[in-house]
Amino acid sequence: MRVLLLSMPDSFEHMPSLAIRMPNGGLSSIAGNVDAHHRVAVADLILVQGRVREAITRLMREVEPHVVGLSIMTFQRRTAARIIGLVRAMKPDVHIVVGGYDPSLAPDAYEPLDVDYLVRGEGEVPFRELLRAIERGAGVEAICGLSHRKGNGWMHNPAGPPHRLQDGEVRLPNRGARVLRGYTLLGRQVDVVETSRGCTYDCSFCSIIEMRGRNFFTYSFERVLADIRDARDHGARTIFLVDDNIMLDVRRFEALCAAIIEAGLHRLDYFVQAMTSSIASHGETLAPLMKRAGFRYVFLGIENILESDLEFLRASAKNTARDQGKSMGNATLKAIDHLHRHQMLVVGGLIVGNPEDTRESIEANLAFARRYVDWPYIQHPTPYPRTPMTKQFREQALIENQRLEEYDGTTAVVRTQHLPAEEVEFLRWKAERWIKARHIPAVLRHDPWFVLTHAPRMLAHTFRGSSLRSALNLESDRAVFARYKAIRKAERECL
Ligand code: B12
Ligand code: SF4
Repeated sequence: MRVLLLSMPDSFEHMPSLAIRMPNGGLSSIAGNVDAHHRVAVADLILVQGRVREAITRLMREVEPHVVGLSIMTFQRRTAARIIGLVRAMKPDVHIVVGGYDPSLAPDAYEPLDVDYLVRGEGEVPFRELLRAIERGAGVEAICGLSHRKGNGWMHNPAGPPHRLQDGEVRLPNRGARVLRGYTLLGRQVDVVETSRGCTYDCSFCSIIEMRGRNFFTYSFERVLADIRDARDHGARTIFLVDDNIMLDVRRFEALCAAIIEAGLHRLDYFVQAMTSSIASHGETLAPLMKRAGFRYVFLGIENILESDLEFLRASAKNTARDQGKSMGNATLKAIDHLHRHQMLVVGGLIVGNPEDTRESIEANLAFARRYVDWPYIQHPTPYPRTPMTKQFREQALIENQRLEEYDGTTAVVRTQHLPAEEVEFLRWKAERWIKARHIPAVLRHDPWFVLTHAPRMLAHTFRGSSLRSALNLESDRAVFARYKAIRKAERECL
């Protein structure tokens, strides 16, 4: 059978098209795990953001798929619905399958759409089994994690357990299936690699626990190294490790760094998401090893610098430094210090706009970002389906905005007890542009050609909405913010 897998084109503020375009790891993995005789094409529509309709029309004609699969996050639901309509209109008898975080956590939202199947949770095994069933005209009732139509309603098969990953059943991703070009992280081709899945924490804003429960399973190093080599052989110069929480087992992560060095794969750049507590407690030995292994950017889930906010976010434990099991206070500064001493760059993940937040508490976090982080990745709490945080925001009646296409993390959709959502967003937006601009020299040192050729466009993106009048202080920041919001609104209409 011929299969077309699509990831959605919508992106958020922290992903300027010039600088960051990453492949969807889930789809490449699914493509690597179907039976060998199927022909699969993977199209990351983020690469054709300005011409989505044309790209889908062309792909539908070229691939002539029997099955189309869509990978969807919550803020992409509206676009997904439009794409489903387009695909169905072009090929009425095609089988349409949806998967990823949004269909898994809000399956009911897909029942009214013109979709045939929905995969909840991990997709490799159910999708392989679904193709087998469609090919043979067999029933799908035994496929774990699959939802499907039955009569006038929907039937949700029981969920299967999360895959343990060690038995080799989940094969390597099929990067050769990708049909669009242009993946980049600051001018270097980027790819994503997983070394583990799952997390045992339960931060209130995160969807991972509802998605797969509290667990942590790992791939063998042999497989991880083979995956990195495959990414490199497909042209990648930067590898983003997309594990949910790679730092849960610090000893394993240290051993992984050593294995990367040993295998000679340390000449690639690495980008990883990390817990502050692990880096703070093990940084003395871990940070130099990470540096030698090629780690360049470390995304730190700082979340917030105030203890009361951390409690709301249920993120205190992962941000506490420990020495022989004893709590040594907030881990953030220590973690940043370890990373900076070994010339790694800190992407600071902060969440501002929590229920108790005042102007002062938000400003305190922004001041922290200004002072300590190299690249700000500041977001607002967003009530994604079924997270504990969503329940709390609903109970406190703080959700101001129900338009899911704006649930992209940098649009404030909830108010605090003290500030309206728009004011929260304004404060973040105003500070963040300057922190981002300050990072350009660090990029220049690493990738001079990229910066020299693209600096004006990078700055233009960062300061979107600005004008000559605003640069001359003849216009207020509020007016620039309003234009920025209008640009984002237009951008969301990618189809
Ligand atoms: C890595 C990552 C990123 C990377 C993106 C890398 C990339 N291009 O893939 C970065 C940092 C850039 C990023 C950005 C964002 N992310 Co993100 N990200 C993740 C993370 C950590 C891992 C995702 C991953 O690659 N997993 C590995 C792959 C193999 O698994 P998977 O994607 O889940 O796919 C499996 C299944 O879902 C399923 N599946 C997926 N698609 C399909 C399709 C079909 C047809 C089928 C059958 C099955 C299927 O099968 C796959 C294989 O088992 C998750 C989870 C977490 N712990 O935080 C968040 C997460 C996915 N991100 C999320 C969000 C919201 C975002 C942002 C909007 C910003 C934000 N607020 O954080 C942006 C949007 C990006 C954009 N398009 O502009 C949310 C989604 C929540 C939701 N309900 O929609 C998550 C869950 C985090 C959270 N807040 O809980 N993200
Ligand atoms: S530690 Fe990270 S992956 Fe784990 S629940 Fe918290 S935010 Fe999610």
